[in-house]
Amino acid sequence: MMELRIGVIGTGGIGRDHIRRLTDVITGAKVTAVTDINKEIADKAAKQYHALSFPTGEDLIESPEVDAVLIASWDPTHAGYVLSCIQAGKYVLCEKPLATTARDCLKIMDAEMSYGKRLVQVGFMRRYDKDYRAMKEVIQSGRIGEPLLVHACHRNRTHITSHSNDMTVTNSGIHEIDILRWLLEEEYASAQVLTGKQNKNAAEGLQDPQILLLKTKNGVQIGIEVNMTSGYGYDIQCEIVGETGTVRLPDPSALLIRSEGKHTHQIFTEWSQRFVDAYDNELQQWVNDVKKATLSGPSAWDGYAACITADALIRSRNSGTSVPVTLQRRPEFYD
Ligand code: NAD
Ligand code: ISE
Repeated sequence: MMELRIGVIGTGGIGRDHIRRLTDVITGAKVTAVTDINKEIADKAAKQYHALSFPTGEDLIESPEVDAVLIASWDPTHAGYVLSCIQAGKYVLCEKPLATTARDCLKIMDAEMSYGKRLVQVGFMRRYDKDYRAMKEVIQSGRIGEPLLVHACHRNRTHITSHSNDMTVTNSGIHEIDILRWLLEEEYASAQVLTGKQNKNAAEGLQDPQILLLKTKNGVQIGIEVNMTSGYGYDIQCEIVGETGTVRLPDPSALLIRSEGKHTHQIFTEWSQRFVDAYDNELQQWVNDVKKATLSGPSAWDGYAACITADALIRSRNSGTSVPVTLQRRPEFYD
């Protein structure tokens, strides 16, 4: 296969950015088809990138002009499109989350296992960030001893008007759930959400910030601040405390400026600025893998493990108590 022909579902913020990336940055792929429930923006993207514009996601998935599919539509639409891709026997990179409930993730795993081969990858792109990768190497080297505690922080400057309490977990916190599970290489045992004084700049009724508490099966205690209304910028922090040392995610490199009696450096304001290299690496690796017919990125099992944890966190916020995270037995298919 010379160039992998990709169809993109959802031509909003990240969909358009991925189309640009696949066209200008990634080698070995081209975007041949797009679709969006907003026909106007789909047609605009199709015109700009010389792609076909399809009336529905299902039409795009079935098209002979499409070898593989990238899903970048709203979270609740993911599961249905992933199932259609499996039915059509096409590789699919689904933006996170894989689904909004663990039940839908199970349906996806069942369909993929019945198909008999991995077709699904989830867009947990932080696993492709060089600094998180370096943190993992430090943990695995034993230099900080066994991990004991994690302090993490996911601050968005502001939130979209449709943001809900659950989305703080399923849309934003889900990145932390996945990356910490990947860094520590263990599953979670329990989950709890704490809420407190509300930021008056958040939408009415939005519990913001929320503190997500997770405990792994080996007892590592994790505290994650998910803040949708930091007001100052997009700020991702992560520190792992081990028995003999700590390792911390660095801030992105930025010029230090001394001027007008101040010493400053810039902080990003939007998520789209923070992990650019990780998105590039993720998509290049996915294209290479699909061409070799062997996926190596985050699987439907990883999507399921994240969703079941998110479900537990939401139950905890509703009940006010810590709740167990109970995963099904991991099928050998996902080893
Ligand atoms: P967005 O609202 O800017 O774009 C989503 C687009 O999907 C919209 O244009 C909307 O019209 C379209 N859409 C909705 N339902 C559809 C359907 N049934 N079929 C086709 N198109 C449909 O949102 P966004 O910020 O681009 O986010 C899109 C997805 O990407 C979300 O699932 C989000 O969680 C994920 N995302 C991931 C990252 C990351 O860091 N990995 C960052 C941002 C967004
Ligand atoms: C968005 O959908 C993303 O995935 C960003 O990475 C995340 O930081 C942001 O909070 C989400 O809304």
